[in-house]
Amino acid sequence: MGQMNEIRNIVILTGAGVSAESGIDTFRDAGGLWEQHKVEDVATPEAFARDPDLVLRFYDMRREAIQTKEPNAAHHALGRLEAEWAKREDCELTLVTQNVDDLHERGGSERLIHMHGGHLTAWCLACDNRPEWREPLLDRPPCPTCGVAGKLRPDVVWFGEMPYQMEEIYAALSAADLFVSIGTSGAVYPAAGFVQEARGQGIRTLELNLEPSQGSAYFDESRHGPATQVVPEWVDEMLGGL
Ligand code: BJW
Repeated sequence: MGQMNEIRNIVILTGAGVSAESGIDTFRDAGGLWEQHKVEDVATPEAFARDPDLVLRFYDMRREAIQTKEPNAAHHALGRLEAEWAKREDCELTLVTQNVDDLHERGGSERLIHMHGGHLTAWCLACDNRPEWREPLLDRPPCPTCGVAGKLRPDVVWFGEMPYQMEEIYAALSAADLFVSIGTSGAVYPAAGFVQEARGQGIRTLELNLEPSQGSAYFDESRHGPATQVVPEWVDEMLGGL
């Protein structure tokens, strides 16, 4: 990536590909999550209203699984980049993830937006609080905040719902000098549109993915390979071989 001295503000978008080598299934690759469940059966508010047990079981299974997984070299490299970048004058890095696991946090990232929510909080439809949550929801436990039972749902963003912190994301994008997309298929909006938003503002764009994503043609540069390889290499480059 040339002209690195001119880069001060970085926005990074990550998707399921960054956690794949930690053993967490992606959504749309062969053997991924949607192969076992139709999207409309598990990831819409309508599905939850129609068959809450199916949806709660799907998320209980995934919530339990992520707690046995560990961050990989890509998560750690992004945590390291954020820490080093923060030491530079007038430099900021914002990590926006579509992932609902907590591997970025455990890899050291702090300035982090979970635009599709997270497995480790629940959303109480009675009191609108989002308590920390690690247990199953299938048995309809009471909300630890208001005490009402049967009103907790997974705190994730389903199709047709508004992703979280969109204002902060667009504000960070408009201040960015570099937009980097890592491990996402570019199939789901509004995240899939960030690259065009960035390009429209004259921001440099870089894709790091196992293979060309649906939006690959919009990026100034694409590097293909497993995240645990291409992300640490790029981070080393950004930090000047540190
Ligand atoms: C590796 C790797 C390795 C593998 N190393 N790489 C028609 C046109 C346009 C839009 C719409 C439309 N009809 C409806 C819409 C809107 C809709 C949408 O986008 N639908 C599409 C299907 C077209 N979007 C919405 O409804 C969103 N809300 C919305 O738009 O509100 C209005 C609004 C408008 C404007 C501004 C703001 C708001 C909500 C979307 C919610 C998505 N929710 C999910 C589920 C979350 C909970 C859960 O986890 O179950 O989010 S769906 C699922 O997809 C999940 C993911 O975050 C998301 C993206 O998937 P991701 O991360 O890209 O994974 P994959 O599997 O697709 O790709 C993995 C990639 O990694 C691949 O490329 C691999 O090659 C790569 N890879 N191994 C590096 N080792």
